[in-house]
Amino acid sequence: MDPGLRELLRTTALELGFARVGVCGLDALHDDAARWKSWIADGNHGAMRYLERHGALREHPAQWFPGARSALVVTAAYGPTPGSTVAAYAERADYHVEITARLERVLDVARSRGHALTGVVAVDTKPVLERALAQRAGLGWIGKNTMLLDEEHGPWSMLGVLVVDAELEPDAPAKARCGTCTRCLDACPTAAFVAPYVLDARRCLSYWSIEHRGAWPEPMREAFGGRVFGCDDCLTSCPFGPPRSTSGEPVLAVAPALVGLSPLETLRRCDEGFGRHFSHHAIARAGKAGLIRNAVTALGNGARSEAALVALRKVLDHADAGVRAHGAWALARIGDADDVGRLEAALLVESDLGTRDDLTRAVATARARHAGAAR
Ligand code: B12
Ligand code: SF4
Ligand code: SF4
Repeated sequence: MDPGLRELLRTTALELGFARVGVCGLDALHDDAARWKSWIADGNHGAMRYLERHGALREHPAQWFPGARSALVVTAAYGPTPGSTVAAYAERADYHVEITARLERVLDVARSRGHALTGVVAVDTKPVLERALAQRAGLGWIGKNTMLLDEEHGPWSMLGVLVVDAELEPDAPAKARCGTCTRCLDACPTAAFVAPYVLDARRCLSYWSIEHRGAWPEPMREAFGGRVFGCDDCLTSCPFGPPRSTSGEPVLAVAPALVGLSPLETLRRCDEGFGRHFSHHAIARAGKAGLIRNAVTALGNGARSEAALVALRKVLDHADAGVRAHGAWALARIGDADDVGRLEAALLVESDLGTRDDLTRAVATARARHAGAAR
């Protein structure tokens, strides 16, 4: 054990803007791995096949590299912004980049003070059960919405893990405080929680709008409302957090250009240059076609306007089948009488089988909507 090193890592991480810092050992995560296994076995991960792999590493974080002994786990606090259409975590500097850079800096500082330390950083993209390690490191508890939360920040924090080859004194795990509360479960617009602590990603708007490529089931499109990326309803409903203010320089600075991003503006920026506008933010995870599909869906859930109709007509021959499918769905919902003909013409030339089904339903919807007007 090296109390000097532990304190150095902790204070450096706090100085770099992390809200909470905890330490845990790397004993096997048997219970969490068992939950992960049954979650996967039940198919809750949808098409996120990468989550099926590396079960041994998830269960045994000590196998990360020879000599791995402890983990420094951090939270970067953030909060919602009013009138948002983009999930709050993605309206900011990219958390992968910001958290990774700071954890690497922590490692550098320790080395520069004479500690021969080896470390590996994991932020989101590695096979690590981050919430389980954060809970073990005393940063908070896992809530019924599956989020790691604490009394001060609620579920409004992003996580990062630095696995090191030094034996460090662990923190005590935090006490769970959800009690009888079920607000997050009740607030979910798509009833995605099959039970407390169990999320079926196949019913989650975050999953469809961020991770999924292609078209969605129709009930998910309707439930998406005016959102553009992700969903925060199981966070905003939580009585804990958000923090009133985060002291010091926040790790995840707000990107003003993404606050209140409208669906039409999203489409305009995708046209102008997806990479230029979005590549430095987590919103890029949806990909260009995914973001266009999301924006088009929001237009279909919104008020009819000339600009919206022009945009929707334009995507009927988009290169991506998912965009065409959502575009047709949206146009059938808010389009004019003469859009019936446009949808029929699109159906005639559609070659993708799934999208043909979408177009067939869209033509039927549009005809039914305008049947009265035609008589
Ligand atoms: C895949 C993934 C998703 C998927 C699936 C989410 C899920 N709940 O599994 C989708 C796309 C839906 C998603 C959505 C979101 N995600 Co996400 N996601 C991940 C990722 C990459 C892997 C998660 C995973 O392994 N899931 C499999 C399940 C089995 O594991 P788990 O979620 O950790 O669940 C644990 C608990 O539920 C627990 N558990 C189960 N039953 C019980 C019972 C009891 C009593 C207890 C105590 C615990 C418990 O066991 C599991 C194993 O420990 C992590 C990063 C990482 N590597 O961990 C980020 C991560 C979980 N996501 C994050 C965020 C911010 C989000 C969103 C808020 C984004 C948004 N606004 O749109 C939403 C929130 C939705 C939600 N309520 O989870 C953050 C969460 C931070 C936090 N404070 O918890 C993470 C940690 C990324 C990061 N580095 O910060 N995400
Ligand atoms: S992110 Fe939204 S859709 Fe997904 S579980 Fe939470 S409230 Fe439900
Ligand atoms: S809303 Fe209630 S049940 Fe859900 S995480 Fe917050 S405290 Fe727990």
